[in-house]
Formats: sequence, C-alpha cells, structure tokens
Amino acid sequence: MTFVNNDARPHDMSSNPHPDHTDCPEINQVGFLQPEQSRQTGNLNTVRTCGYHDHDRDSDTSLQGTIVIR
Ligand SMILES: [Cu+2]
Repeated sequence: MTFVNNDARPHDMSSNPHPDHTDCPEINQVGFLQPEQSRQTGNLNTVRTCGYHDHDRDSDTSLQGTIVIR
C-alpha cells in the first residue's frame, strides 16, 4: 500500500499504537513524508486491521485511519 502526502506540511506515519508502533510494523516503513512525497508500506500479508497515525500529531484524528487486510 502507498501513502501519498497531499498536504502542504510534512507527516510522519506510523502503525498504532502510539508511541510504540508495534501492531503492524510494515506501516512504519512509510515514516516521514514531505509534501508531495510518497512511500510504500512493507508487504501486508497477515489478515488483520491496522490502525495508523501521524506520530508528530498523534491526537489529530483527521490524520488517522485503518487498513483492512483480507
Ligand atoms: Cu506514534
């Protein structure tokens, strides 16, 4: 899966839970994205639901989401 930063500010994307980022470590490969930058997660091969967030704005729910792997 590819994360694209369409915002005007950088974002630092990580797996839940904050701050340990242990649920779906493949998401942590996305990491810090400058505006317009994109990066892929690792292979998401396990059937599960992965939450993610912006590590630098971990309370901003508009920067959170879930990936459902099935
Ligand atoms: Cu975090």
